[in-house]
Amino acid sequence: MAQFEKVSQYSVQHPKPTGLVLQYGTAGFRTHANQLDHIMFRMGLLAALRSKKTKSTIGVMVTASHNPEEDNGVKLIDPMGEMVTPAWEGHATRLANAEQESLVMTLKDIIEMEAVDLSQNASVFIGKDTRPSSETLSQAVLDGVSSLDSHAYDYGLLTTPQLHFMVCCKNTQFRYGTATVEGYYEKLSQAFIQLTKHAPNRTDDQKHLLVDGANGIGALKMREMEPFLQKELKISLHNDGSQGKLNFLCGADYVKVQQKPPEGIKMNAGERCCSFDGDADRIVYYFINSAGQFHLLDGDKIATLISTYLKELLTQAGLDLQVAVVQTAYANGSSTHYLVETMKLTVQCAKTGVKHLHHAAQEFDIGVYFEANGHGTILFSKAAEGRIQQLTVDPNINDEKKSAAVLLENLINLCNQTVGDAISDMLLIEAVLAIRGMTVQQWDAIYSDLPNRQLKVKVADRRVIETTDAERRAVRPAGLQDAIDELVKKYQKSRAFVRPSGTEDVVRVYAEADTKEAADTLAHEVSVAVY
Ligand code: NG1
Ligand code: ZN
Repeated sequence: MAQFEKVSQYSVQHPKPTGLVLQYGTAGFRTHANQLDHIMFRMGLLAALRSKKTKSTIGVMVTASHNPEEDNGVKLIDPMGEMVTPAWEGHATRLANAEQESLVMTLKDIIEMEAVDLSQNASVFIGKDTRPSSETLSQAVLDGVSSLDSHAYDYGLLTTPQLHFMVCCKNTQFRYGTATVEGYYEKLSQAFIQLTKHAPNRTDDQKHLLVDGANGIGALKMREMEPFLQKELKISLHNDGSQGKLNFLCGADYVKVQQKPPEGIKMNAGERCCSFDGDADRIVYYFINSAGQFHLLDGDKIATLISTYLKELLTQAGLDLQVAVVQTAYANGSSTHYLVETMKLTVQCAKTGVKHLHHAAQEFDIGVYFEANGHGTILFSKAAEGRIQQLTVDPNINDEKKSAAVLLENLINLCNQTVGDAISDMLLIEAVLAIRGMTVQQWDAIYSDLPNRQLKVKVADRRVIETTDAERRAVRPAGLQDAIDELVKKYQKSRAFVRPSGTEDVVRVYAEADTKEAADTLAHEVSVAVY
């Protein structure tokens, strides 16, 4: 078949190093950039097949998010802008690991297994981050798509969530928005400007926000977007990529893990600051107080701010829609306690990895999901969107209800419902703070985080640890959970768990307790129990 001849010919230019085995993990393939050329070519092939199978446009994003600049990676995006379905993650791993001589055979196997009609047209959208290696690697994806005579559209530099947005727009015949970067900026900024009309008389100080762009794509895209915001947000952009290295001593992951401000940003006491990660799908906020102490507002604080505001608006609008918050085991115990006990919201715990949270959030009228590291968004069911929309045009309701419904409608438009999005989340947070007239300090004071500690433990085989209950309890090896339970009992307000990482060859340990010393000691003791 001519199609496969082309695959064979092109694949010679993207040879697989013999014996190299890589897994499509929680965040796709991710490793040192010099091991990825063949993977990119093959993901181009797979995206073309997935497109033929779904009769929709599929996305391929070249990025390694918060990893060092020397790494790279690739993620596939399904038709509605969501992460690719698990069965195809399995195909991705198989195709990636087929030795050069069995590539076409493996490809044929997948085609047969999935009953792909090769005569079907295919369309693939490609995006990349600012890593030096992304240029040639995205070219390899294009080669993969072309070698199956499929159509590829290369958007060039994009944030990960922008590509998810484009794919969703395209496959919903633009009902979700226009599949261009301008379409993205226009949709979000219009919603933001509408929302800020409910917060008149904001001072320049209140409109001012310091943004750490992690020296990556988020900085670039923020620059492009700023004019669309019509001065309703005044951004001081730092780590914009003009000098520093991507993710080096800056970015959301650095700030969250180190629990300190990034380099390259000068903060005055009380100033609102935020950091994006390397592909702008995560965000965390922070400030320093007048005593110079650092305060972090992570994904849990973001989920709290947004879910409580949504609940308030629903009450005002008289809509009985259920708001639920989806967290992971890493959510600070104080946040869960506040959401359940004070706000009386439904809280669910999902396994680590955004696809699990996304999936869980889809079960509710309104599902707010955030990982503690700042990756998350809000999902509105079609029915919920419909009821809100109906209310905005209902002639028989009072002004208060109508105003709440209009606010809700604008919030829906401001959300990137396909995936966590630093830019969209930032605008959401800024809008909510503005409308509520809240300072970052007041937001931080909603609840106080329990001191916590995360550690990594290197073991011979991390897969010997098996967990249950959304990773909060270990079922294997025998005795480990009992040991953890005994250690936890020694401290107040304490909790601890272990789980094998899905992205690194380590076991992660998490502990929290009433004091920093107790959290540190507990984490250390649990690490010892893991050996
Ligand atoms: P692992 O390595 O499985 O813990 C990490 C993050 C996840 C998620 C993925 C994908 C923590 C504790 N874990 O997963 O939340 O973001 O990377 O990037 O932050
Ligand atoms: Zn990311």
